[in-house]
Amino acid sequence: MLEYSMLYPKSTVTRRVFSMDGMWKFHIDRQGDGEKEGYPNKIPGFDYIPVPASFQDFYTQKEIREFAGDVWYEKEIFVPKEWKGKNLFLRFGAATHRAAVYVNGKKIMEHEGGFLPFLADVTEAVLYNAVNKVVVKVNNELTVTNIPCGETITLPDGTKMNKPYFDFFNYSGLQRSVSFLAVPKEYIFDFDLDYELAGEDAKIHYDIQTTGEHHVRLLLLDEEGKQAAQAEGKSGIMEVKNARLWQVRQAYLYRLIIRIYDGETILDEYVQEIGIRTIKVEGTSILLNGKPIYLRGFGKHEDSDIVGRGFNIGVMKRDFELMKWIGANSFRTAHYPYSEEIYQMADREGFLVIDEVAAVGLFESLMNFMEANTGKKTAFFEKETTPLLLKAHKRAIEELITRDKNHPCVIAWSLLNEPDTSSEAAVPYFKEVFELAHRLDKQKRPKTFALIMNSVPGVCKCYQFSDIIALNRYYGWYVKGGYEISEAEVLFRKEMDAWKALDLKKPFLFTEYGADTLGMEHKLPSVMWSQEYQDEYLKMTNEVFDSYDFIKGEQIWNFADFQTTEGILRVNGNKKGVFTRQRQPKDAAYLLRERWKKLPLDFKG
Ligand code: BDP
Repeated sequence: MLEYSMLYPKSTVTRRVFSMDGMWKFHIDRQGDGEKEGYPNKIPGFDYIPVPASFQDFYTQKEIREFAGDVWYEKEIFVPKEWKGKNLFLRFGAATHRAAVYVNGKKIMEHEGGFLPFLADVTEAVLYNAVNKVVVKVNNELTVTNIPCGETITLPDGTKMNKPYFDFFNYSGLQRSVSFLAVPKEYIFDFDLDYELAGEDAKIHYDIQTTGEHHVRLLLLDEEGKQAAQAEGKSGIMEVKNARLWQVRQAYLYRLIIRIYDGETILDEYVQEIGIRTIKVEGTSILLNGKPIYLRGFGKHEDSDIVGRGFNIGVMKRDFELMKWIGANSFRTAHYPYSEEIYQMADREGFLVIDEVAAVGLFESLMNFMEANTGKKTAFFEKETTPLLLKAHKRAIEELITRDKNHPCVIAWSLLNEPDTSSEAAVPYFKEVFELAHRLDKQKRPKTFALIMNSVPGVCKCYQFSDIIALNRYYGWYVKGGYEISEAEVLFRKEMDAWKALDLKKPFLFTEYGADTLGMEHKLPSVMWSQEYQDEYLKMTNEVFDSYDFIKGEQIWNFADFQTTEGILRVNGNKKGVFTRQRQPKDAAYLLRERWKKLPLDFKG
């Protein structure tokens, strides 16, 4: 169990939330000696930047955009005296990739992992009815002992530089909201829900964790605010008559109110919207509420102009509108857990989410997506440091599942993206990771990982761990692109025939396929990178998808163009977007829309 509560911050009759978003004082620690220089008490200078945001794209200097090391944030907060006697927490939606939190000069905690929330207990450190100083040191260096994996090199002139083993820009900083919470001494710490459907009715199996022994009561309200069910005690079953189910693109959300009582006094209250639904895999089918579903949608990124990977509420809204327009019903949170607000929106809009932990770059190469084809051996899981990586990875899985388990939109966990599965050493690693996720999830959702191009029958040692076989495939792009596309199709079918021959009795899903396309480029006849070629590529790929019954979904790479490290394969970023980075359609968007609007939800049953 985590040492702090992961519940999303909400004001209720007993809780108070104060947003710390806005302008923070900011300083880049070029010498890396901030502690020695007294930054925990006061950071130097008067530069201010917005939170939430990545710090990289505001500035005009390349050495800031590429900076690897420590950056410092500072903000003052007034703590009212009425909050005496409460637990006071600072909550960071994320700090990429590691952080140390100081209040009034005193170090409160450290956290590693750049895409999940953490809480600093500042109850003892604050001064009441006074201004308090919050200082946060954020470090963005990449290592092979933390996820996502990469390395930090030192250039001949002494400058440090991040070398990601993954294909997205190493945006960092305080990229999500920061809040200050006042929570009662005895409080609701966590809860787990699972659903069982019985005819018209539903049973909600629940477990509530609190920090004390007082009595717990639950109340379930429907969308009109009418009582739909109630229950007493920390664990049990709540019966919902004539339950309205959470369905794909037709969400129904109940409001669950959890309260701790001392007699008739409410000690703590937490409120969350929940959706009643079941999810499971049976044979080659993915079943939502017992009925087969076919996934259509995207691998995405949190990525936009100016704020980088910072949570951008406007971009989130636009993305959902585009996904509805194009007829998508799902997305994967490639390659890290997204901001919590995105899951809340998916809950409301009825989108299916494959929730991915930031285990990407577990393949020792700067361009693993290219080198996977060359047969190069990397033996990633045989490093001396592998146990440390495994520890960080498991911790991130625990944080992810604890944070996201009660979202109806989350239908599967993706535990790794494109790891090196070619050596036996990967097997015990996978075993631990998959067993942990299974144990932590009361709903026992399907678990998966995205297989890199060379993870094929005969080579991949780990696909058996997956409940859904998720393939990232680039036949017609990295393999035999352009005029060789007919050969790409042959090779693609050959691989799919090999999977078919294994008769795994599991659903397959394409978690990636796509072709880089410049938004302005037209060419008749087509060449690679033109809009015409992206369409040709999709026509070929779709035909292959439709030839195999066990393929139960397609999530194209990528929803939108996104920023990467600069290099000869990337033109100011990855251009596989169906939409541009500014969220306007490429030609392929119309082709996909045509297809997806027609595909029934239970396509291929
Ligand atoms: C896959 C990766 C993804 C890359 C993509 C690509 O999972 O992060 O962006 O290929 O090459 O290898 O576009």
